[in-house]
Amino acid sequence: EKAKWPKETVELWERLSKKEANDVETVQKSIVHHVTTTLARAAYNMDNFSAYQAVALSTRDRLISRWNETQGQLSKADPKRVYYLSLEFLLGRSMDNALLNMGLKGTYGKGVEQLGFNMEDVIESEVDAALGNGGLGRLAACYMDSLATLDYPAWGYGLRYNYGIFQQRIVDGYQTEYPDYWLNFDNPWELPRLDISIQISFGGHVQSIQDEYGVTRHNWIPAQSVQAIAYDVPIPGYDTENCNNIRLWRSKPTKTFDLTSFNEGNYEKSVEDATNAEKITSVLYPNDNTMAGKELRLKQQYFWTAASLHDIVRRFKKSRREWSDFPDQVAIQLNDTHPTLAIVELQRLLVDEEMLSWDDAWEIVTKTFAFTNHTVLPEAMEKWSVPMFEYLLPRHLQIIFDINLFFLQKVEKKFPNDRGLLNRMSIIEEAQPQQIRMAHLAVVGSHKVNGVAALHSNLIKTTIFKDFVDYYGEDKFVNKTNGITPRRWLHQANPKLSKLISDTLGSDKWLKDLSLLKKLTTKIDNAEFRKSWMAIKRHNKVRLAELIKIRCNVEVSPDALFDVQVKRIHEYKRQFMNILAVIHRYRTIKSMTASQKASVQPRVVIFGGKAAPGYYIAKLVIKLINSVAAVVNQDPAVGDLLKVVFIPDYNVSVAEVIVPASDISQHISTAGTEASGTSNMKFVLNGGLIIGTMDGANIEILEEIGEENIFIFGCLAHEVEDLRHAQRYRGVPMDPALQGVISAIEKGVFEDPKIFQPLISTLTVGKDFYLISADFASYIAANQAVDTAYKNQEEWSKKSIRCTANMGKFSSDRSVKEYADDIWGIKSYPIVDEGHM
Ligand code: F55
Repeated sequence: EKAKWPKETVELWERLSKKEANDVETVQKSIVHHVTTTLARAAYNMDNFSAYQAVALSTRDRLISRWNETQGQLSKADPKRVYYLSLEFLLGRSMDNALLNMGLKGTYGKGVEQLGFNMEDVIESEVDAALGNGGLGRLAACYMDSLATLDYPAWGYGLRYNYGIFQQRIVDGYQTEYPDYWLNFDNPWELPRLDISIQISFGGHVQSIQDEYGVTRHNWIPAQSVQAIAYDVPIPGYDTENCNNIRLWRSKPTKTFDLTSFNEGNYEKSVEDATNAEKITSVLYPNDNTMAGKELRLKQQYFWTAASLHDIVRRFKKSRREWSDFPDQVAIQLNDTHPTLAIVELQRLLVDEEMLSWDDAWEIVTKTFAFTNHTVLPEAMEKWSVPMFEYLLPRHLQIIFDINLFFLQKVEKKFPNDRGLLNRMSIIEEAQPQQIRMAHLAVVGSHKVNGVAALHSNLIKTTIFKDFVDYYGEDKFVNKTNGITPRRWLHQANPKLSKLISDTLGSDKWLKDLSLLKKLTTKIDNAEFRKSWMAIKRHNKVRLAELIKIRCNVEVSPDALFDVQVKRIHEYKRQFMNILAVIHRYRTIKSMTASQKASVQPRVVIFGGKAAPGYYIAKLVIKLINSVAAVVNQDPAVGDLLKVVFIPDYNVSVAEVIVPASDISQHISTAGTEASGTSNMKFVLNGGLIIGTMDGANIEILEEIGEENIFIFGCLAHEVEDLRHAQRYRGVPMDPALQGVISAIEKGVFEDPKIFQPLISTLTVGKDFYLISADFASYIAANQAVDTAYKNQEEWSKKSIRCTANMGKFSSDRSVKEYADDIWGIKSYPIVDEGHM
């Protein structure tokens, strides 16, 4: 160790590990060094991609220094940490973000341009890290940015999938899926920790024996095991030296296990087992808000939670504290029910391996965990069949049954003689076969449960967790309204607007305290400021128009109103209602005289989003959008008054182009179905107005920006139940305008109507579950109000500025601070800059 070294050696190390300087020449030297050594290339055969690789490697060097320094200082100080367990981290690109957060974008930009490359092209050579489906995965990424920026000691834990969310291509109007093998070229944003390997076991049986005190001990004898290998992804904070970590696990076959089969002379089986081991972290499941129930998914969940907990416990044990101190050192946040097995695994480690009593162990467990719910949709609730679970995790099943038994005994004590209540609250659903309700397990094993927007947090208290509120009391159930990081979603995605804001406010402090945007209000009556504001929007629209030309081969005018709906395709999000309203608009224009047409507000309707590969109705919506686009876009009677595009393969980096370019965006879920939504926040932050229902965070956005700056329509969450009932039992007729639209589709205005019959059937009177007909008239009216408002560009620009100015609440910094104070009990720990690498 260092202490044993002679003075000269220590001094030599100190001198040689001085931090790199931040000047252009130093940066260029490092880039060229990586070109000529790491990449083994010469300057003359460089393309944008190899330039990207070299800049990435140079950026990575600086990230690693900060990572080392942060982790070293935190190891010594050993403050309480939060561990964010998420099966998804939808990070997108890393290079631009890392350079901006480290304050090095300007220097690297200059350096790269002088070396003969265009920085934007170099940045665009990076492939997205797309290890997530949508909002839930992107939320985890935003929270990691905020945790680092606020200097919180935090680690993310996830899986290192070989294949991220599939790539979407549109063939004949239909979605087709292609594998996203994102690791084709070396990934410079991860540090393989091949030395950190944890053995994870599956299957087998449980041996129960009496120990010398007569206590029954349970011993799990697994049938097979795999290795978990750690890959670390550094997450730099903005304007701080702190750099946090996301540890992603990769599955590998264990050597000993291979050998068993191999020595038994069964070569084929040993190779097959090895392949099965690697399969665990092969692919991200592409479902959002639906549950597939596949065995491999359960294996992923256990593999990941067991490896993460083992790592967390190992780190805790280094400090040689009492077990009862564990919750004072460790907070674990469960991002949805996907990591709920961590509760069971910790209980198993404490009882079976550390020999704690059940009650002592359970107290530690429940003080450690907290659970975030992201949905109330019944089809999204995770359930695992008991027989499948028992086959994979026999000891864990026993523990779940014990947790359930002790829990129901306490419920029975508090509310005696209520079989219905016990049935409803049980972790085990009495079906054929029995099912494990993961949401119930997560509630029982956590000290706090939160929803992700005010409405949603109230809804879960009165619906899915009502009985649990009655039992535990109100305090266990809290709200943590989602947020987004202004670093990626304004500073990085909209650099011109970011600069205008910093110039106007006299500093860039707003990027760490988003409430400072409020001061923009004083500029609303300044015509010149409004002009600059709108010029930036127009610039961003030109950029998006170029992307649309390239990806969709459609020319759109940046002077038209850009109307955007980009998000996962799902019935509850009602993209179907949007395209039906577009058809209505098309038919209206077609029926107009030339002079009537002259007063129509031209509109470009932009769609984007992926459908789960097995979600037939969602995929038909994509087909309908493309069929409508094909007809509308080539109709000379319409011209530039209406264009429709479906941008293929929507992902984080495409969102970074779309979000700053939107005039109006659509957040139109049936009230009570969208837990929060987060793109609504991204659009409004970038001065885009929104049209939406009284759902999720739309309601809180309205409260912040004022009802005159948002277009609200549709029924309210508390009306939904009655509306559905009325539809079903009183046969409320379909909205007449909607009826006209449906007739047009059925007449074959947009391709063979047979194709769309299953889609149209979802609107059959009495079956319109998402209330498209009930909301249709008010939706059309709201869209007309948008057209009218947009015609007055001066007033629109004022609304736009007011939107941005009032978005302070929706910074993920605010969300993360609330979690830290109210749930995790952690404090920020800024590291000291000691000037070395
Ligand atoms: C992914 C896998 C499963 Cl098994 C279930 C759900 C998902 C998923 O992607 N959910 C998701 O994205 N939920 C969204 O979370 C956002 C962040 O809280 C919310 O804003 C959004 O309303 C919600 O739908």
